[in-house]
Amino acid sequence: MTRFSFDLHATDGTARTGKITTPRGEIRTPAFMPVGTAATVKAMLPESVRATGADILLGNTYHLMLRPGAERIARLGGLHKFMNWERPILTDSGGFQVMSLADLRKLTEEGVTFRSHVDGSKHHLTPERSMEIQRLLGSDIVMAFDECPALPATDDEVARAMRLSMRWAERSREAFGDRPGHALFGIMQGGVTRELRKESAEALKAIGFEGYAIGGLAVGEGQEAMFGVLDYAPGFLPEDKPRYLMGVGKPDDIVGAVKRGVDMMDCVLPSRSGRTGQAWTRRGQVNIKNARHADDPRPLDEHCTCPACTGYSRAYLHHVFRAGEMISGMLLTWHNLHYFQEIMEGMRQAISEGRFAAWEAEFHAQRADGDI
Ligand code: PRF
Ligand code: ZN
Repeated sequence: MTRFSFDLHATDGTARTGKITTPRGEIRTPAFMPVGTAATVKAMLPESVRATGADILLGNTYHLMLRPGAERIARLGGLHKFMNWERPILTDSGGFQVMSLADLRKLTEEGVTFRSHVDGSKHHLTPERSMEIQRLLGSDIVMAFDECPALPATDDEVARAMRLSMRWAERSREAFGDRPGHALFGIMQGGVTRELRKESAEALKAIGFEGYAIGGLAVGEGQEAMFGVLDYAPGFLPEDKPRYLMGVGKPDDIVGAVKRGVDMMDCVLPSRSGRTGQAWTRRGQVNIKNARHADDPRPLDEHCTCPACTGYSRAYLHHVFRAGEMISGMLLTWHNLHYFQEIMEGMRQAISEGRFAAWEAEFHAQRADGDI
């Protein structure tokens, strides 16, 4: 049986390219993971998500435990079968979503109690229950249970949350057990404080994980502060294990993260903004609801090979958005996911050929400020 493994193929400065191998398929890194929170990447069929170039999707413990329930998904054959995606799935552990979405949260050493944002029902999540839910789902890459404080927070608060997360990481490792072919990733916390990031990395390395996430960023600190942390944090982690930056980001965040040694990322941005009429292109953002697109026969991006750009004009995309037609979200989501995956492929090629700096300069040179 195929084991979970990571092979680094090339580095260029601190940027890396390689491959994660799992029994459900390979993940080319740096990898962008589309978000399939509720067992669907919204507005996309799984085969369409694959056609954009995705090797792996992200799913959410929090949403799936509330609806339709982890035990139900397990009875129905697991998340892959349930949503018709047979390739790898990474699941987030739930704590971060509880803090941002649930009502009446109560945090203790044991875990977190909260009320569902769906129906108000009461639930409890602990490291042990999170590991059980992610096992029931059949997740290939399981995330440790952590607490991510919103920034700005005091150093004491960031340190408390980080140390609690490290005790939970140890409990997650213990509860995960021995599951060949499946991986458990630890999550570094520590805000924007170098000493806390270092302490967190040392704690995680002592426990030992198949991969290491950098959590607690993109939570309101701004790009400069985030890059400041990414200038040192990846270097605290083992070189021979994948590094995953959680919940990032915009195209320029992704490029800056890969430059600093990140291997994996996820973000709702391409899918969510596709449904609100926002397209991301090599030249910048396009707001398709803007009236100036109403008579424009050009595609979103004349160089793009996605179905939205090869088959439709800006005028059509503007019309279907204004008319509230479902194809609007479908086409813009497809385009955005295609563009994000094209960025990843461009970076993988550039890193393997030792020309990442030139690729990055070209990436920035093509972009205009504001809407295009
Ligand atoms: N922890 C977990 N999930 C996350 C984060 C985190 O810190 C973030 C922070 N950007 C996004 N998703 N478990
Ligand atoms: Zn396109």
